[in-house]
Amino acid sequence: MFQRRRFLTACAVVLGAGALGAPAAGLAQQKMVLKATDVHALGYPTVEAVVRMGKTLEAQTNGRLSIQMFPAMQLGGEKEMIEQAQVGALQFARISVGPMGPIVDELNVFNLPFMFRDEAHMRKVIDGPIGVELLGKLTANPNAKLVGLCWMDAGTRSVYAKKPIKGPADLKGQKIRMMGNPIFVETMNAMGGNGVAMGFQELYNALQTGVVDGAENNPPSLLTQNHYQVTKFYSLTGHLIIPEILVFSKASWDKLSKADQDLIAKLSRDAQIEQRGLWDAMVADSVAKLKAGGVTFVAVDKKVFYDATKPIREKYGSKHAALVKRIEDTK
Ligand code: BDP
Repeated sequence: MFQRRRFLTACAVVLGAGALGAPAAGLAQQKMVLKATDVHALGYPTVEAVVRMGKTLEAQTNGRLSIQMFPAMQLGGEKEMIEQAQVGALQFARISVGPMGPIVDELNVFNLPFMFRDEAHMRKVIDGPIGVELLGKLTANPNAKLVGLCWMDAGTRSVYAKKPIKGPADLKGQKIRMMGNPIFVETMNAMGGNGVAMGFQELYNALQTGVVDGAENNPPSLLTQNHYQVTKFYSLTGHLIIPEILVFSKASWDKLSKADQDLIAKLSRDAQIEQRGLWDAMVADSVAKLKAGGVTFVAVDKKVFYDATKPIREKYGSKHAALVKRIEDTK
């Protein structure tokens, strides 16, 4: 690995802040190492899909373009990842749609509690015209400074804590970590708890020291982040089904040739499908490992949480009523 890095540094242009002074044409034949990052570790479906895409990219360009993955929050949490992509310090960032909502308001429709009936519904939407449209909205948004490449699966988010959460009364007084977006804090408050916005990178310590009492996520994250060692009850609230998104730095994108842009766009669409297979396998494996690791899965009547979060859907969804309706009508 060390040898390979040295080789790359010696004869490749590593796209990064200020690294690209020359116009695109001058670089057309030069090697470029595109930096990618993800909060998850190597082997996690989102990371693996991008790593595999890098191998295909390298093969299809005879080694001219490649991807160097910085996994496991090496470059910070998602907020930091977005900022680095915006300035071109890295190229690919795989992030949750959660923290993208404050940047591109339309994306918040995916962040509404109980927006999707189930994961199959969410997949239909991201695979269809709405998915294409929202990636386009992100790319066209001048404040975002990002290109939307594809979506990925992140399953369903449910609450985990040191005790079962069957209804709002069980959440009373519980500090529950949420992703950085006011919608989520308000959602948790509406569900009966105290939502606390916090970066993913701080969460393990916060759970261990009791700064928060619990959090919410999908089974693979609960497992791989080792949160289940602290919080042994996974209550199936299913309040959020939020896809992931793979974005590219607009500053770096504009320096690529059209042919390279098209290739990366195509391989990203392939990655969306590739990740899905990896994801389904990972969920099944994670649930089994969590159960074996002593986690109790608690059945929940979701209706009470659905009703409790109606004001959040109205507050954040009404300005995108037509889009919300189209999502609901997607069968
Ligand atoms: C995971 C997502 C990751 C988020 C994390 C979170 O894959 O992108 O950073 O949740 O809760 O499911 O912050």
